[in-house]
Amino acid sequence: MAVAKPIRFLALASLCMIFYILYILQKPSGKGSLSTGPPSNDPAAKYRVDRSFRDPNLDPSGEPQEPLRRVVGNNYAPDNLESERANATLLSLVRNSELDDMISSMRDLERTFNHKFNYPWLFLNDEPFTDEFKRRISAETKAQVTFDILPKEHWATPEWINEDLYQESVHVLEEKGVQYVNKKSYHQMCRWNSGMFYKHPRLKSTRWYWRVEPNVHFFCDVDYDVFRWMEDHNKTYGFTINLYDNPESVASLWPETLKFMHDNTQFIHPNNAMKWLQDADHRPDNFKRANGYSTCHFWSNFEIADMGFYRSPAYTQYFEHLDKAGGFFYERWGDAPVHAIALGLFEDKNKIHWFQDIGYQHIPFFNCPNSPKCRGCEAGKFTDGELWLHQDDCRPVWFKEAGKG
Ligand SMILES: Nc1nc2c(ncn2[C@@H]2O[C@H](COP(=O)(O)OP(=O)(O)O)[C@@H](O)[C@H]2O)c(=O)[nH]1
Ligand SMILES: *[C@@H]1O[C@H](CO)[C@@H](O)[C@H](O)[C@H]1NC(C)=O
Ligand SMILES: *[C@@H]1O[C@H](CO)[C@@H](O)[C@H](O)[C@H]1NC(C)=O
Ligand SMILES: [Mg+2]
Repeated sequence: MAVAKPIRFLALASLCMIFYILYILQKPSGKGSLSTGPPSNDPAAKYRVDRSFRDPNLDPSGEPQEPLRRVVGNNYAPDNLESERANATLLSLVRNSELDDMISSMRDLERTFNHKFNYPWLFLNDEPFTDEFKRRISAETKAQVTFDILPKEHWATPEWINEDLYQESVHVLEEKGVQYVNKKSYHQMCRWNSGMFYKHPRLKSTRWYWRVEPNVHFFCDVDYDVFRWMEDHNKTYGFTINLYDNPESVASLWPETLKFMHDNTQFIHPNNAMKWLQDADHRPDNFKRANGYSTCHFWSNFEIADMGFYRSPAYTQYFEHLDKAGGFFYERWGDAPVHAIALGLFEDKNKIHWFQDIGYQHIPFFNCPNSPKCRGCEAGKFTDGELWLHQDDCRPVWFKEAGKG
């Protein structure tokens, strides 16, 4: 059908007019939630590693992508032998002296998640748990609870670690202000969390774990099975907080990693996160002092992950290499940077998931989404400590490299 030119022009002009009016009407007045930059009155802005970063936790968010498995009838009842629970456990390495703090963490996690899904708890310790510990912990859940001790050889300092060299290194690193470096047990704990925990006999027939530390907080109701979610979406590793480390604690970790990679290129995943590991732009001083590693890592006091990753030939051989190099004792390599480097090299970066919806705190950092499911946590709050701690937020770099999957 032919329409005269002037009429066509008029129609087009009025269409433009209508769209313009609609645009004016829906445009937010002032600094609404549709702005993409950081809020202009943000006192922490000058500390952030990326000034243009807008914290996704400020914007309303909900549950992750379907499919989501929920409680229906008794499908997650604690004593249901045919339950829909994944092959998974809640896992805590903890000392008897941390009983009250452990109960506090447990109450939060039971309230927000586990009273619905009833995943078993496993408590591990390098010493026997007291009867009081077992009694008071068991009273906090209707799920199965197991207490066990670590095999001696998993905790002991390896025989190739030289005590004099260890003492000397402690001295040097103390001068450089590395936290906990004079506590032998802290080194043992980091090594155990790096390369031993998934070898514990109680975990032999378990695939997934959720690591829970004493004195952490969970703020948001989680109404779907997080382990089944990982399984259904082919994820390997889930985190909440992404941080920079003290480079002095890992000065030779990257050089050792390069040696390992040189001889084991077959383990490098084609869709790796090497650019995130080697980012020199955002904290150049960390990158320099850690000899080529950004020091960015997933904060491992929270982890929901597949132990199959650690049990793989890549990780097994990588850990053995690091263990022999001695840096768990001569430096203070943390399990967080070790896990993060391994994931960044050997795993598909799309298999790493940010659990935005799990409101979480471990002093002094938070993950606080903007969601009606959360209580007692201010959306977008990253720390309740000094403002400069915002410089340790590494999420902008991770999101840029891997997205928010
Ligand atoms: N059983 C036991 N657990 C420990 C020991 N050292 C640390 N942990 C646990 O390891 C985790 C990390 O230790 P934590 O003191 O919280 O270190 P931070 O989070 O780095 O300050 C916590 O779950 C502690 O309970 C230890 O010597 N024995
Ligand atoms: C659970 O996972 C572990 C480790 O992958 C495996 O050995 C075990 O057979 C699994 N158990 C079940 C019931 O699927
Ligand atoms: C997960 O992997 C399986 C097998 O490779 C595939 O069939 C499925 O579509 C994947 N699911 C997602 C959500 O990527
Ligand atoms: Mg802790």
